[in-house]
Amino acid sequence: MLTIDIISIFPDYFSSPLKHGVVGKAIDAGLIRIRPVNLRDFTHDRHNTTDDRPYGGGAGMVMTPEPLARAISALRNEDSQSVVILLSPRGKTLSHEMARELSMFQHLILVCGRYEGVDERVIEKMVDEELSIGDYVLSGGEPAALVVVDAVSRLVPGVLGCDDSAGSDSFANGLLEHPHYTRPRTFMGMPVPEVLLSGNHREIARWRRQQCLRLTLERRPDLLEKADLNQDDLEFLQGLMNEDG
Ligand code: 9D3
Repeated sequence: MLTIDIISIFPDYFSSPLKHGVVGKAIDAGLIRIRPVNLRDFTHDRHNTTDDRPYGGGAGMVMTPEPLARAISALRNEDSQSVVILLSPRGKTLSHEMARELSMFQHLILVCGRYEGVDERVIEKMVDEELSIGDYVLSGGEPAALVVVDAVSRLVPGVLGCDDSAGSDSFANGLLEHPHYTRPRTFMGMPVPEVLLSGNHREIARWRRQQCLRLTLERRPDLLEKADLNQDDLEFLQGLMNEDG
């Protein structure tokens, strides 16, 4: 079973998101365990201090190392491998591949920073990996921790049903998803593509594959470099590029 501990000064931040959807079901089914941990429980002073002024001066505050070090030490598990991850704007950007790797550990400890940053010494001694979720500024690590929990949880065996398995996800095959349609057959004057009503499963699969390729070429051509493409795929893409090229 995968346990994810989340160290934060706002442990209540996580209560509602963890109740819903795939993650909520995985918790209820006992497939994963998520434990928000209050950093202030590991302070020893009257004011439960978790930050202090930066040595060398400057704006903002820095997260104090001692409570963080005590929290990590208390949570670290001797027998199962614990991976300590600091959510941080300077970390490696989270990818599906990284989420897959993280889903294979038994114990993740996610550390949410606040303020300008965390004292470098606790990172050096106790953090295994720094992770960012992208190039934009958040006000703390908490929303990023939720993103990691969500992306990792759904890759734990048994969390998704066979029908909706992680293997058929976009990014699993390296391409964007094809468009989806449901009833009604005509919406605002727009019919559903004829091929989807044909019942010809081979033709439908071919059309969907081509839509994946078309969308990926238009929106995320960078993904095509790493995607697993066959001869038909390459010819279809050639055709698209000759159309407007
Ligand atoms: C002014 C310099 N900033 C560094 C880029 C300071 C700073 C900004 C934001 C320090 C901490 C934060 C809080 N962000 C996170 O803790 C964070 C984050 C993010 O801001 N973007 C993307 N991924 C992440 S993971 C953690």
